[in-house]
Amino acid sequence: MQPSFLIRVPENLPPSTLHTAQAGDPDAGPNGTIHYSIQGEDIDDFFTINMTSGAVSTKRSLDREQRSNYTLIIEARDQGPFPRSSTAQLHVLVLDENDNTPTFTQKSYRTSVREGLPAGSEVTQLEAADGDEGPSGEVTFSLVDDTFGAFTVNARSGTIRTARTLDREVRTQYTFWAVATDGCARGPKSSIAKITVHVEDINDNSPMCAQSPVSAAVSAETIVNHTVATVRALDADMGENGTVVFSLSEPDMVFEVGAETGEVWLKSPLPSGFFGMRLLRVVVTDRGTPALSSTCLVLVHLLGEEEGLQFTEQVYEAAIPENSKAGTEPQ
Ligand SMILES: [Ca+2]
Ligand SMILES: [Ca+2]
Ligand SMILES: [Ca+2]
Ligand SMILES: [Ca+2]
Repeated sequence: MQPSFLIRVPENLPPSTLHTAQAGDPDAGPNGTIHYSIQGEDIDDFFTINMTSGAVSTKRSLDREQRSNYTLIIEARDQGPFPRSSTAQLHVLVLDENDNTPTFTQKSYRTSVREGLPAGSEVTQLEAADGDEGPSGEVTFSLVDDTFGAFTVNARSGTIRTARTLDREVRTQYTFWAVATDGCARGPKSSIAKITVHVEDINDNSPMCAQSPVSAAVSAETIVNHTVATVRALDADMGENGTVVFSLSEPDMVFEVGAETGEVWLKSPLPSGFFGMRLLRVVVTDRGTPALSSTCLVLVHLLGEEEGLQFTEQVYEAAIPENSKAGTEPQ
């Protein structure tokens, strides 16, 4: 027998004859009758030989990704009373087919990225494996579905980056699909994975006055603690970044503002002689770090006594006995 053969077999081939061993023995009768057999490491599941014809066949299709080569020892032995034998090696090389689809290491990717970062900031890293050989196992990445121009992927490395600065106040979440494709020239295979990017808030919005100025009116009859106006402000940010507190830009003798409510109320009676207008500056500050603020104006019309009408005394004193009936004149 020829001592060594190399044969190439495509993977996934249905069971078939690969090779026929041929040994010659010029003897007559049993002394010249040859029986063939094969040996080799872990080959029994895959290969068989016809004892008389020497035909080597596969029992099942081969998988290159499981094992890419086999060495079969073929023995030819005559059937004489003192048998003589010889062996040959059959090397089986399994040829690759593009029978593996690139597989993402994660079915879906969920990640978050801060708003306001410059374009090109890293978002996540895709990974996919393909067991095939050469280009059939080389994976490239792309994005499908509308990413709203917000993301790009490096085809080779699989790194997803922002394509522009993201604004959470415009969009809080993006969902799109990534594709992994192998490089087989004919019949490339692909798979997809869902990408969800959550946009994290930063404190990039100042509180905005709903109305400025807010008009209010106060007269001498306005009682203490009465709310004369309410300042409202909006902050588009989230959580603490969008939570506002109110304060007066400088302490006031007469007015106070509720830190949480924005209600402007009278904290002490309007002194006589207050006329015209008062402009209050209410500072609205969010709880972000660092905090942002705006100033909302409250224009208070002070409806004191009519101009020209003056009290004759600075202080009037009067005494009324307790338990007096209503309508009793002071004494
Ligand atoms: Ca492949
Ligand atoms: Ca393959
Ligand atoms: Ca804010
Ligand atoms: Ca924000």
